[in-house]
Amino acid sequence: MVTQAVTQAERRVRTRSWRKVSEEHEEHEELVAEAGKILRRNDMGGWTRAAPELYPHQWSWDSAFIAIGLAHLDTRRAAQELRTLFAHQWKTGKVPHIVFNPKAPPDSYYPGAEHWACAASSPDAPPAPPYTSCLCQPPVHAIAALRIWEAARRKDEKALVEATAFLREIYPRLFAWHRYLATFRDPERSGLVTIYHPWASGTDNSPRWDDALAAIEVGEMETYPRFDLQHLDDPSERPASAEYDRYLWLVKLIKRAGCDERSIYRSHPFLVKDVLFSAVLVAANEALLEIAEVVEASDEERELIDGWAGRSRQGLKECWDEKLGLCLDYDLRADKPLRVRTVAGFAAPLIAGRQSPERLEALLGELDSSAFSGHPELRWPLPPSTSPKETGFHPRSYWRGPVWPVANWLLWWSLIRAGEPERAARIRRASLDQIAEGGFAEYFEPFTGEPLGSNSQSWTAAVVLDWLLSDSLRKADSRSSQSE
Ligand code: 2M8
Repeated sequence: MVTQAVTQAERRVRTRSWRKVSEEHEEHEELVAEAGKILRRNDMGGWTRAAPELYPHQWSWDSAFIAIGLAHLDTRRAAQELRTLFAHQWKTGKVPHIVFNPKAPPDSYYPGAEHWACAASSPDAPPAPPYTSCLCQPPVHAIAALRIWEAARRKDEKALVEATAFLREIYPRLFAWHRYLATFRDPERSGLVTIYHPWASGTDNSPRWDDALAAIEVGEMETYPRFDLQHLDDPSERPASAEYDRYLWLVKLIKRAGCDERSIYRSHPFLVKDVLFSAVLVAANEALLEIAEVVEASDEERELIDGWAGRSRQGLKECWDEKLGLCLDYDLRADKPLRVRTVAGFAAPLIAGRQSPERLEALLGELDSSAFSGHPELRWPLPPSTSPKETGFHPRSYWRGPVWPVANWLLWWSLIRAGEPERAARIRRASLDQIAEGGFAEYFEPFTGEPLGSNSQSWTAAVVLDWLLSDSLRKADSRSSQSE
């Protein structure tokens, strides 16, 4: 396997140097065209389904990434993506993790609208239908809103005026969303966001949650359908039934608590401080501060946002594990850190930014090590979602090992912000090669590069657009190829 991987790596290098610049350009044009086509096909009129069959609804953080990609094609449509999502914001400020598509084919996704319909009876829920779940996902939205405005500023005066009006409209909603996360989801004021379901992390079956889930005793439950498995050939690409039992049991408990945040916090068996979620919130609060400036928000609000960001930076620092050189999630019920090496461990501090030179070096060392991107058998030098050195690693199973383009986008973006443009350019280039070879998959097998999960995944298309159409990136890329 090692010999084969080295050969593949050599072949890649040779292919690259043989390939003429014009050919690369053509390949990029094709990728841009294909990504645009995918987003158009998944466009449901003002919002985009996460994938054509497996995910026929609007997902919260998917929509934010989609808006980042769409901003390069049509800033007005990109703004609409976020506007549609935020139209279903809860009174507490929560942005639901799914807004259910009333026109989705029956039996296409479980648990669907009917399962979550009860959430609509919560006094905090928005008017329904459409129904929403009562979970939430990492808050990429302010980053997306700012990106839309920046894209409009590069375009023309008319687009800028429109995007500024959009920021004025969305700012109070973003502010309420971040305030919800800083209060309801962090009653300890630790700076770290608590999740009460693995779905809220966005990295659902990651071994990050194994210990916390293992402690849960699943009670009496009705049988349930696995519609997700109909859409794939190989069931091992999706979470296992033991994981699904726990997901649905947790949903049952959340529904039993009437989706009430305080009751959930009091009694729920799965309560975890999520470092990746919290780090995205730091970056999102930084974006929100910039938005606050554009819309001339009050000093009081700006101070609050700044304070939330500072508190989360501090909270994340305290999750650092010197031995692993990573940041660790914290299980509030067991009162202990969750010691697993996943991409979240180094992505979180990088996304949160402002690391000391020593810590940055440790993080980059871990990223480059054989535990992640430096593993000798990888098809592409990209970090598997879980380190192959972990016992919970599985190369085909969803967030337990496959490589995710969307996670690589977050890393790339954070590396640029951390002053590491060459490393960022390498991640971008390998990711584009991976997608050019395997298509717009949801995730990829790390050793073979086989595309897995859904195809035509919207956020994969969106990050490709951003990688290929972002000016700043092209510059970083050319700097690094000059130094090669
Ligand atoms: C995946 O999660 C959903 C549940 O929310 C699922 O597996 O059914 C995750 O990858 C999540 O991060 C993503 O937002 C969603 C849609 O792409 O799919």
